[in-house]
Amino acid sequence: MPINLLLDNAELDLSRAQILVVDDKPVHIQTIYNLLSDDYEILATTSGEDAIDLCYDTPPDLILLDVIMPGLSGLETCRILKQNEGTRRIPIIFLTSVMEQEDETACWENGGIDFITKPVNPITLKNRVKAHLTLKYQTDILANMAYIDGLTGIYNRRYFDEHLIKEIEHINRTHTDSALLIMDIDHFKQYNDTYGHIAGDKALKIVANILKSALKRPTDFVARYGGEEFVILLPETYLDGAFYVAKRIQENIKLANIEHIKSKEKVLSLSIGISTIAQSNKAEMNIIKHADSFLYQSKIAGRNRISM
Ligand code: GH3
Ligand code: MG
Ligand code: MG
Ligand code: MG
Repeated sequence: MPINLLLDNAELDLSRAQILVVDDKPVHIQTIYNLLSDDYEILATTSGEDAIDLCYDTPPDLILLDVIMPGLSGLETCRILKQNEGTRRIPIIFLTSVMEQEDETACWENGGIDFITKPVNPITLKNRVKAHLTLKYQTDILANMAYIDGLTGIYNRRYFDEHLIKEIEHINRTHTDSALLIMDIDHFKQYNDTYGHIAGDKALKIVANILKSALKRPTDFVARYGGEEFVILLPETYLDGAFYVAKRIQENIKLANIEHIKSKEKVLSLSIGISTIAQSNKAEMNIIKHADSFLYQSKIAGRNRISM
């Protein structure tokens, strides 16, 4: 499993890091395997073409790449990986027996993060690998933090906005549709006024968790859009499916039974508006506005309800 999936665990644990070794000579792969396999998961292949396929499929955390290979050379392989959005952040260390200055320059210019000369010095290899994996891990943490809401731990508005643009492109390509739910907690100002801000924060965390657990597909996601507003994107889902999710959310919020004496229901509730991307002419601003107008209908109709 790539390290970037282990971010919930704050401890620096590199033992599940995956390293891809690419070298046309199996004996060289064996040498590296012997040196690193106690500490990391090692994948290997003898061709640049296979390395690219492997990386598109499951990007490793680091690549050790031979420069001279028949077929795609190491430099060409590196250049292709650096041009692709899904693979360009994988650090690549070149393995080379060529020592000419211009060869070294080519390694840097093609996007390598480091290079190690062959025959490899075990201490150099182990420490360079460790240093680059640590850096990758820290970079992943920072990149992910920019997309996480600090209070609730779910995605933030920035993540949602960027993802929405990608989703519109996907819909245009595939001629499918995706649903958007916008949710706003009812009478939340009064909740804070009655129970205090700390209790308000706690309620927001509980609601965020309920929303997250209401989603069943790996491509669905929830984000905190603003103060007490949340959005859910359900790719390749139509209104009926979205309504089903909205019902489940309202039931689970009710089951959570968060006391709110100032509201009609006496427990915390939320109002929901649903729209689909195709319905709103696929324009980014319209999509939010459209769902928001349904949310407004839920509010004026008495709150704790779903409109679409
Ligand atoms: P409505 O049913 O019409 O949505 O009423 P409301 O009171 O929920 O709406 P309003 O927009 O008037 O108030 C939203 C409140 O949400 C105001 C603010 O106190 C609270 N809020 C927003 N962000 C946070 C937060 O991070 N923590 C806490 N505790 N409260 C927040
Ligand atoms: Mg070679
Ligand atoms: Mg609001
Ligand atoms: Mg509200």
